[in-house]
Amino acid sequence: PQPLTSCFPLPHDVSLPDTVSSYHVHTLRPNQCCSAVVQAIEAPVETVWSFVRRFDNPQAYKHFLKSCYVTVGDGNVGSLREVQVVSGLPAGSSTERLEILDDEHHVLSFSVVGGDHRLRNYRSVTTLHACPNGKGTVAVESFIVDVPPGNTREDTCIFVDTIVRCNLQSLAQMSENMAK
Ligand code: A9S
Repeated sequence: PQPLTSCFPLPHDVSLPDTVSSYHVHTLRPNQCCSAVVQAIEAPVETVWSFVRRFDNPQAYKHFLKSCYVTVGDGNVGSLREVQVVSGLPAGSSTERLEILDDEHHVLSFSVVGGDHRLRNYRSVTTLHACPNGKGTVAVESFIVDVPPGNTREDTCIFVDTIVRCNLQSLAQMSENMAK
């Protein structure tokens, strides 16, 4: 039996409905770690979702990626994409599979199934939540990944948290510009 670990409670004391939290509960194997990043965005949820849902165009807001080609499927669950990474990172490309695309509940999940980088068995889930005033959105992105040989759990989490935080900050900026 595998030990069960969840990423909750989320950082910053964010409290979310159970239906939301359940997307961010992961089952961890002993060599894995997980974490989550929360980002407030001053734009309507549909505006933010219009960026997040584009499995074929992650480089629109993920600045560590320079290109993306969908190699299998048409952007539905099971589609595969090949992303090329900008220079200067310890990676070249990544092969990723779309796991969840839920336009109604604003949930996207993908997993890493190959590539030349060190993030084996990476999987993330991004959920968007409309603020009660209708003008704002809270984005939550959690991930699970193998701790690479020779690295610590802490360093792995810090590395990935940093990338995810950058991505969500960029997502916020683009969405807010569009909402203006
Ligand atoms: O793309 C994402 O949503 C999140 C992450 C953590 C992506 C990481 C990455 O693409 C690099 C930025 C290239 C870093 C992969 C798969 C491996 C890395 O080492």
